[in-house]
Amino acid sequence: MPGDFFDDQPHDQSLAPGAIILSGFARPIDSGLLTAVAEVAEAAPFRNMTTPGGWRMSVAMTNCGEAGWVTDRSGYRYDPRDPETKTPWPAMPAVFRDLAARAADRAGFPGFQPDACLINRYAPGAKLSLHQDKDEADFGQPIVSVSLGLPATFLWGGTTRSERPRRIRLTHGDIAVWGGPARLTFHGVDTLRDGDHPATGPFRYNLTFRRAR
Ligand code: MD3
Ligand code: FE
Repeated sequence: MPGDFFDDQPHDQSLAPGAIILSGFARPIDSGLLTAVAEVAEAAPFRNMTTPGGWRMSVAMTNCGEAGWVTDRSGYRYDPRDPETKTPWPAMPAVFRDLAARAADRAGFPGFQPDACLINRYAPGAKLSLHQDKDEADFGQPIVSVSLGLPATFLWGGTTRSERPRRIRLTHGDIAVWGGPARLTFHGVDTLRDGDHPATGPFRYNLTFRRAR
């Protein structure tokens, strides 16, 4: 049936060896996830960090878990404390931990136990330039990313910055998992377009689960 190719049911989409998108995987628990985001942000507010080169990031960030990813003039690192409040990051909510482990398992990475969750908040106009995630101790560990709210165009590059990236639409509830041979792929997010999402209003949130240490 031709219609079968045009449905909106959840499905798994392989991007490359080690990289997979689980469409809609987080949707059944979206409101629980967004409540947990709000709780984390109450203790550790979203902020626009500064890159080592002195640029203010357009994406607002916070963290939960034993370690949080931070950047300032001195560089990028994982820090057990929030530099703004000088207190430990909020604990990782069980609903986060369980979802990340289930998604990693489904993608072929059983036993994933993240110790860090970076929460990115995009308003229209925000973007994330092409980069590799390489501040973690063990590249044998995968990364799990959960998209919530407004849709975004994800940029999937190659193993060098100069490779022209593929453009992939990520929508509310989609989860991407990448590890193994895809772990150090260059990637980014194109400028977010205006919109109003029923669950998140004018924002896109992305939760990135990592094993930092
Ligand atoms: C990489 N976040 O925080 S993760 C980051 O949507 C970051 O906020 C982005 O990159 C965000 O470091 C993107 C999404 C993602 C999805 C699939 C991938 C990254 C990927 C597949 C391969 C490599
Ligand atoms: Fe990244």
